[in-house]
Amino acid sequence: MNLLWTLVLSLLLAGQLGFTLEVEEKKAAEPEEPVAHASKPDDRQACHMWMGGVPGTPGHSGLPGRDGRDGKEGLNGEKGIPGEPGAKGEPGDKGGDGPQGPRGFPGNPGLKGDQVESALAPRSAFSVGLTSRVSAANVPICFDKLFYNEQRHYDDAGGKFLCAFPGVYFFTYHLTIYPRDTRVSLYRNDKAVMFTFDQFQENNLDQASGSIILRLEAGDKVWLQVYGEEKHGGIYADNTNDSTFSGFLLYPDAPATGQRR
Ligand SMILES: *[C@@H]1O[C@H](CO)[C@@H](O)[C@H](O)[C@H]1NC(C)=O
Ligand SMILES: [Ca+2]
Repeated sequence: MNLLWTLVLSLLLAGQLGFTLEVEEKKAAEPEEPVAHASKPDDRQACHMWMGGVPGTPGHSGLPGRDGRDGKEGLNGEKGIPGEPGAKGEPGDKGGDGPQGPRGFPGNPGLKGDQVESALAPRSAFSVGLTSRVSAANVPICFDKLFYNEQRHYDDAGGKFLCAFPGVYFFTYHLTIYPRDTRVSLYRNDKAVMFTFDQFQENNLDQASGSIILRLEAGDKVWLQVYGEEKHGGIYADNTNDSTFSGFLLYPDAPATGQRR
C-alpha cells in the first residue's frame, strides 16, 4: 500500500514539474503577455495543452483518527424560561397523634343551684273519714273515705298509719257520736296513748275530738280504736255527718334530712 501511494505521489510531482517547465517556455515565447498571467498559470490553458493522465482510483479511507482532547468548559448559558407548574399531588397520609398539650386553666365557678330542698324534703300526710258507723271494739277503726293519702302512709285496708320518716307528727280526729256513749283511744304500736270519752245525750248528736303530737320512728304505727266493750262503740257517719282522722309530719328528724341532702 505504501508503495502504491509513493508511486502515485511521484507521478503527480513529475506532472507538476513538467507543467512548470512548459509555462517557462511559453513565457519566453510570448513576452508581450502581462506579467500577472505569467505568475498565475491558466489551468485551462494547461489542460488544453496537456494530455492529462487517467485519474487514479480514489484511495481507501484511512483509519479513524484518535479522539481529540476535551474542549474547554463553555460559558454559562442564559437563564431558561420557567417551566409550567406541575399537577397537584395527591394528599399525603394522615399524620400520627401529636403530644398531649399542657393542662388548661381552671374553669369559672358554676352558678348557684336551684333551691331543691323543699322537693327533696320528706312528705307524709293523710286525712281520712268513715263511710258508715263503727261499733266493733278493740280493733283498729278502718277509715275508708280518703280525703288525702298521696304517700299512702295510711293503710285504708288495715286502718293504721305507718311512719316512713322519723320525726315529730301531729294527729287529730273529729268523731260524730250516735246513739250511745263512746270510748275511743289513739294507739301507737299496740299501746293506747290517748283516751276520749263521750257521754251521749238522748235525741242529740255528739262530737268527740282529740289531738296529739308524737315523736315517731320509722316503722311506728298509729291508729284509733274503741276500747272497752262493744256497747261503747258509737262512732257514727252518714252522707252529712262525718267522722275523720288526720295526721301529718310536723318536721323530720335532722338525720333523716341529712340523708336526703
Ligand atoms: C246528720 O246531719 C243532718 C243535717 O245535716 C241531719 O239531718 C241528720 O239527721 C244527721 N244524722 C243523724 C243520724 O242524726
Ligand atoms: Ca256528749
